[in-house]
Amino acid sequence: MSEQKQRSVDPAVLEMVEVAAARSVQTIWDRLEAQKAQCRFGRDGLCCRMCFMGPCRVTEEGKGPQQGICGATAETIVARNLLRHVAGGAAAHSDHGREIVKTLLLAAKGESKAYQIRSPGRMRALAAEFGLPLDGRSDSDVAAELAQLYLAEFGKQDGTLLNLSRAPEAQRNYWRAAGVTPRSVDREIVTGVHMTTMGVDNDPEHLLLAAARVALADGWGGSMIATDLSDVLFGEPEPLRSAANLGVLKEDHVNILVHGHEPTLSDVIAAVSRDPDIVAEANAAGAKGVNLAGICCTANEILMRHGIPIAGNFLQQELAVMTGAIDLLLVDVQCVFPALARLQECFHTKVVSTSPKAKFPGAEHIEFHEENALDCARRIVRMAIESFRRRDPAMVRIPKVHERLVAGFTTQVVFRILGGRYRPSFRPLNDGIQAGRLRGVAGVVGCNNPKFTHDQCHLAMVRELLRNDVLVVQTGCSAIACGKGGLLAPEAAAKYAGKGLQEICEAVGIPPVLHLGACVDNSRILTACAEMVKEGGIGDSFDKLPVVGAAPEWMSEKAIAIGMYFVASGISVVIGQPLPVEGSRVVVDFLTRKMRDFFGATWSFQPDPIKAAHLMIDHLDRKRAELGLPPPMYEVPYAPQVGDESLVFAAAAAPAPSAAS
Ligand code: SF4
Ligand code: MSK
Repeated sequence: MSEQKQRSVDPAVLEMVEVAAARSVQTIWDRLEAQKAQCRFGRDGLCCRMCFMGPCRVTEEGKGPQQGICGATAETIVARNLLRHVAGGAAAHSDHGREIVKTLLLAAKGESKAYQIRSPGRMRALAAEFGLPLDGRSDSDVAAELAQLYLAEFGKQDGTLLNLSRAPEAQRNYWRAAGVTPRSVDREIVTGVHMTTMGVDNDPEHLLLAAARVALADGWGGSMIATDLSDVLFGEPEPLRSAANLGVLKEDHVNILVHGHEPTLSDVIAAVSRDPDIVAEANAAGAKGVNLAGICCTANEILMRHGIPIAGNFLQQELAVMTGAIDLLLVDVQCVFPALARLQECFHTKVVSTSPKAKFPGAEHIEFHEENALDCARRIVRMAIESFRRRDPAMVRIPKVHERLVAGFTTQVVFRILGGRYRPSFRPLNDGIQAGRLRGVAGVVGCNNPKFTHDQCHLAMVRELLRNDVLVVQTGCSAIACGKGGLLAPEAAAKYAGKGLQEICEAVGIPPVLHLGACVDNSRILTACAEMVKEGGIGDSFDKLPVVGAAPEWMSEKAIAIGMYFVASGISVVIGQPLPVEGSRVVVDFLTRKMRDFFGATWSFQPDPIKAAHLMIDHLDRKRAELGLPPPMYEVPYAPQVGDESLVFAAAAAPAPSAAS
């Protein structure tokens, strides 16, 4: 990657980066520059800080010490570090899941006015799945028992995770044989961290299999629980229209930006901001109303359930504040820059932290507890109205850039849409794949990372997949990137998809890229794969399916956990920058080759999004051939050279999205 590379392919971002420079306000790209050159030992996983005889730095090549002070080798250190990263990512998703279970319990007991069971049908279906009696019982009674059952999934000492029963038998056999069947969420995370402490586990393969086990406890445990119970509590998403990019901010409204991951408070803020009394207060302050918008995964959660627009993805959080139009920025947990609170010195924006787990020096902390959700939400919205009074109109600069999108696809929605109202089923999807109209399915997910031109890899990769008749499903900041890039609109099929994918999209009325939600909702990809296997005809376990995953601009430990549970579930994954493992040939070999022997899938590292897309397409074609399926039905007319710059930069050259309405 060139030092002088463009910062983003998003015109709204490029405009705001100039504004930041003109106002002498630091951005993440400036701070990245200040960190150059980044530590090679850290990048390659070769720095050990597991005890305080160290820190130790080792190499495999004999250009420095080949052992830490205790005698740990590069392969032990690299594997241990990776296991810790997976445990960090799994802990974040799973703690989120735990909060949702506790909120369900509160709602079931009637102990908070803010929460109800909005999808009793889904709740009862889950209860039935796990064998709870339903006859003659009230929703709250069943929900309370279901919540207790899920709470036990975090801390139980014996047995295995309940959700594993959703996986095909062949998948469970892989896990059994590898000794990685997860027992409970917290147990795997704690045991994984224990194994990494000084003088415990030194066997790299054993450590990496433990990483797989911890990750499976995230994907099939914490994340899947978060997804299922968010649908129960906040309502099952349905396809709906909305918009994304900084142009969704409104100059004449009080703008509240929600950011982070947990939907519990923002869901209530969404309701309160429409309350007529609150709107009247906003009017009295000179605003036309209260405009709520989001960043990152909190945004994805309230987008897919309320149609609340998205202001941007991970790298846009501070740029949103720099528009001078954000009156209050509400943060919960994960992916929030510590730098945000310091922006209050330059802009009128009030930064409010809310989670008992996350305080930010300089931000006002209003601790949120589910029991007082309504009062807390009203107080925060009123603070935003007060802040609006202090807004300096001369500082307001909102890029006139946004794009329309459709979001809100879940496994259940896809089931219904594909099969029709009277015969909900994944059959048409499997038929499309079997006939070769669809080449396969790709999950393109994950973050932004300032080491890459913002959004470029997501857009280039997804367009290349669409052109090759690959249906794309998305979550997280990648979904936001593609929303801003116009790929989540139904018209995108005619513009970007190959002939076969176009036919499917037209017949069913879906965009070629399906927005499945937030980072925890990657678990929807697991349940969708389970349905594809159940439907039959394309393999009896995930590793046989023409399905593949990618995270082209990842940056978070959570992305490592997600990638690891995909691979351990049989779905091969291609990521942009390599995992921090290149300091050990043994570890790289295990992840990129040997994992196939255990799980039928591997990791690949490829920073060029077009090359990565072709790795994925080749993988899908290989799976098709192994299944004895015909080659793809339609020729792809133009095959760009791998790494073709004109295609990589297509987003920058494209006309700016339409102005905000
Ligand atoms: Fe160094 Fe070993 Fe301590 Fe790691 S555990 S810091 S390699 S002495
Ligand atoms: S928010 S984890 S930057 S996807 Fe889920 Fe985006 Fe990555 Fe955070």
